[in-house]
Amino acid sequence: MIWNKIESAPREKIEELQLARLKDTVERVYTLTPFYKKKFEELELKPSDINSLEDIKKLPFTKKQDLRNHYPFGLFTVPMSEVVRVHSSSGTTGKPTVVGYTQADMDVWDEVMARAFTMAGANSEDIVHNGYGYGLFTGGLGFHNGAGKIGATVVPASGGCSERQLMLMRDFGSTILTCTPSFALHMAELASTAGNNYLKDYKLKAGIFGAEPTSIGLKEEVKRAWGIDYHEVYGLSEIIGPGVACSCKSSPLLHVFEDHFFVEIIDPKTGESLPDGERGELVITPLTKQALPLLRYRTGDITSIIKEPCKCGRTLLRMESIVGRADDMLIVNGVNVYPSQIEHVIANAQGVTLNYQIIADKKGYLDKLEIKVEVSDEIMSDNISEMERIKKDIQTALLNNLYIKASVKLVEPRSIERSMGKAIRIIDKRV
Ligand code: DLL
Repeated sequence: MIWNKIESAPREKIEELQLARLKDTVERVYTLTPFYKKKFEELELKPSDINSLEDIKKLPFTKKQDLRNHYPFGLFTVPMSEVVRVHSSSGTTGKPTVVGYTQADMDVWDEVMARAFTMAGANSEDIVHNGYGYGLFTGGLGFHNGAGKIGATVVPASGGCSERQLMLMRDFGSTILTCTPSFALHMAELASTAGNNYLKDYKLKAGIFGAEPTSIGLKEEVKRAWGIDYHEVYGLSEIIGPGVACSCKSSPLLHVFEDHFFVEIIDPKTGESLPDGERGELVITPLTKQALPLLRYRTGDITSIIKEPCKCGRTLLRMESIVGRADDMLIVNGVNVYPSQIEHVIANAQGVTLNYQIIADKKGYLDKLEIKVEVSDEIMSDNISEMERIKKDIQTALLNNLYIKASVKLVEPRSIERSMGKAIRIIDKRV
């Protein structure tokens, strides 16, 4: 089922709508935000110069730092009396980035999340177990309201208390699970230790996962461990929260809700546009935002887009899963590597689980990479030769596939601290 007919409209119609909305957004930021007015003046640009979707390339980029520089509400284009909600991103350093929503923005958010739930086959008959964190993080409330919009029953479980969450999922007969992929795997691990045939106790049929880069291997593991369909949602608080794009039942690629979000792919170094199919940094211009409209927001996320029609009937363009972030790409002795590529190697290794941590450090002038990986329950840690073989296999695969020399340290099952939200995979002691 498709929630809104715009999702399968002819592309010309979608593009016509995008252009009208882009012009409105440009006019809005130019007249209401001194920050953008100044940028336009510097570029000798006027809103009337934007007459086609191609013209978007003339517009200035916006970066996370611009939001921080105007902390907390400096880029809002409505008075606070019209702002009905604020959220903030899980910024790791310095001030967080604060985002605001008018009622119209909230309505758009609910709409795109309703589309995502519908893509996963959910409807008013479903019980949605929502394990995304509630609070300033957009995951919890974004999924909560979207599930409400399709009339499903929402269990606002939030993060943490995994044992209790499992009990509720079992007792309530929840059919849809929404949480980060790493938390889904953590819960499956707990459920399976409780009983061999644990899957029969749960009624889950699909999950909608996102918020962190995830390898194909980890997705497959979540699917297998829970016996469910895996749907992926992408989004970021600066743009709206979850609900920028979601995967349908026909392919793992994510349909972008283009009538609300215009996407481009650029070379992260030069800022030049890249053709469809090529990987680069995703840049998003929200087309209908009222409280916090932004132009060409640089997400830092690396992906590619394609416009070929999808078997599901939707005409919305699709993006591949995020490969990594332009800024969390690790450079190890000159070799660029994304954590998800390392995860992929671990997923293909024997005798280990997908619970791992990457620790980058310096030894003299050289970079040193250590990868801690939990062995699976069946592996006996006193079987030295088996442990040595597993370790060597992973090290060799990392070298052969990714050209990185890393020392692999095998650790006991469940010894790496579990995160209740986004997994902490990388500890970079070099910075
Ligand atoms: O993570 C919004 C969200 C909540 C998305 C729940 C999906 C599900 P932020 O905290 O602002 O918002 O973090 C945004 O998370 O720029 C990506 O780097 C990463 N991210 C989000 N979804 C995915 C995904 C939420 N499906 C940042 N795959 C983004 C990979 C993702 N990374």
